[in-house]
Amino acid sequence: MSRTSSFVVASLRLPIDISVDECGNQVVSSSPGGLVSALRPVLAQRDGVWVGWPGAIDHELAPMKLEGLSLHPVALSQTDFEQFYEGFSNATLWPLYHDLIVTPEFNEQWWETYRQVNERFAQAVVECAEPGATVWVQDYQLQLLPQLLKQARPDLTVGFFLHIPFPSVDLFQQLPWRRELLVGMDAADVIGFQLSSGADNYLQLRQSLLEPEELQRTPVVRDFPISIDYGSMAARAKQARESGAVEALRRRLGNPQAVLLGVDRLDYTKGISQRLQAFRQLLDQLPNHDPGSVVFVQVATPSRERIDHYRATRDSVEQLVGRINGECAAVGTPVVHYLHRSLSAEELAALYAAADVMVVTPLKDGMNLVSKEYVACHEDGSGALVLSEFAGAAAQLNEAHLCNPHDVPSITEAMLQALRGGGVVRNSDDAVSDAQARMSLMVDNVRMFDVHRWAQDFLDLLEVK
Ligand code: ADQ
Repeated sequence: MSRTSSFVVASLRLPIDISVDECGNQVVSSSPGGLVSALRPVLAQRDGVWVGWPGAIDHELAPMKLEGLSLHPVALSQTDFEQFYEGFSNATLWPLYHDLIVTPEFNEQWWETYRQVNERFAQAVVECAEPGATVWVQDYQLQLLPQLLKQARPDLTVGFFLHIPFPSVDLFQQLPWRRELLVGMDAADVIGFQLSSGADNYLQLRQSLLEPEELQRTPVVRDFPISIDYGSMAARAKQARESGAVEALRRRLGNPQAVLLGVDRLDYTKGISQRLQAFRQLLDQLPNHDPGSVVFVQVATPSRERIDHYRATRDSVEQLVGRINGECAAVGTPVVHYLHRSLSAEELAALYAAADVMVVTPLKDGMNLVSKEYVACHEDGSGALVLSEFAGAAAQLNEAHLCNPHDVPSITEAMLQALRGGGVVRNSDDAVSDAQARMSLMVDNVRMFDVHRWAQDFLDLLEVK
C-alpha cells in the first residue's frame, strides 16, 4: 500500500541497497550518504515519502518503511537501465552538461525511454502526493518531472534541484530535444543550481528558447550550493584519530613524510589521470627524497562500468599507476597505492584525517563533496587542499591551492605549495601558519554552510511559493 503525504522527494535512486543473505533471502538495507542525511530530518519533520529506484534491475518492491523513512519504489527494466540510465542520462546529458569532456551521443530511442521513465516517476509521485503537497525533484535524470507533475496535478508545488553543472546556452542548444527538456524543468516553482553561473545560463536559455507567453511565468531560479553533514563527518574523523586508526593507516603506508590523497567515483570528469601525471612530475621536483617518503593514495569507486568511456578511463588510470610505481617505487614501498572499490564511512574518514594533502582535480564538477568532507576532517587546521578551479566547491573554498586541471604543471605547482605548508618542502614557520589559517577558514565555511542549511534554504523558498 503506498502512503500519501504532503511532502514528497523524487530522486533517481532510493537511499537503499538490496542484497541477498546466506539463506538466499533478499535484504534491504539503508545506504548512507549526504543527501539522505540532509533529507532524513526534513522528511521526518513532514512525515514525507521518498520516490525512487531501489537500484536493482527488473525488481518489483512494495512501498516500505525503513529506519523511519517511507520509501516508494519505482522499478526499472533492463531496457530502461540501458536506454534511460546508461544511455540518455549518462551518455547524453552527463557529458553535455560537463562541457563535452567526451562526445555526447544523441539517440532517439534513448530519448523516448527517458520520457517514458519520467512519466512513470510522475505517476508514482502523483500516487503519493496529498492535495496541495510539496514535491522536491532531484537531478538530471528527472528533468521532465516538473512539467509532467504540474500537468497531472496543478495543485502541487514543485521544486527542482540540479546536482551537476548547467551548461552554457550554445552547448545546451546542441540537444535535439532541447525545448522539451527546458520546458520540462521550467514548470517548477523553484529551480536550483549549484552555482550562480548555472542559474545565469538557465535564465539566458529561457530567453532564447521560450515563447513570449511562456516567459510570462517566472519560476524562482537561484544557486543553492550543496554541502555535507559536517557534524557527522567531523565526529568520524575525531573517532578515527582517537582510536588510533589514523596512526595505524600511516604506519601501513610506511610512515611516509607526506601522504597525498585522491577519492572519487571513477569518472572521466574527475581528472584522475591528470592528477597522477602531476604526482609523477612532483616526484621529479622534490629534492633528494627517498622512494616511498611521499606517497599518493588513490581510491576510486567503480562507476558506470559498462559505458565505454568509463572503461577507457579505468584503463588509463591503472596504466598510469603501474607506470609510476614501475619508475619510482622500490621493492616493498610503492609510491602510488590504488584501491578500486568503495570504502565504509569510517575507513574514508580515517583516510581523510591521515592525508596531508587532498588532491581534487575534476575537469568539471557541479560541486564536489569530497573536498568538503576532507575539510571537515581537519578541524584542527592540519592538512591542505589542492582544488580544481572547475569544481563548484572552488567558489566557496577559495583558500584552497587552486589549479587548472587541464594544465598538469599547474596541478604539480599546487601540490608543491601544499607540501610547503606541511613543511615537507623547504620548511618555514610562515608557510606552516599560513596553511593552518587557510584550512581553518575553510573549516568555518563548511561548518556554517552544511547540507542541513542547503535543504532548509531551498525548502524555505519553495514553501512560500
Ligand atoms: P559525484 O559526482 O558522485 O556527485 P561528489 O560530490 O564528490 O561527486 O560525491 C561523491 C561521494 O561519494 C562523496 O560523498 C564521497 O565520499 C563518496 N565516495 C567517493 N569515492 C568513494 C569511495 N571509494 N568509497 C566510499 N565513498 C566514496 C554529484 C555531482 C557533484 C555534486 C554531488 C552532490 O557530480 O558535483 O557535488 O552530486 O550534489
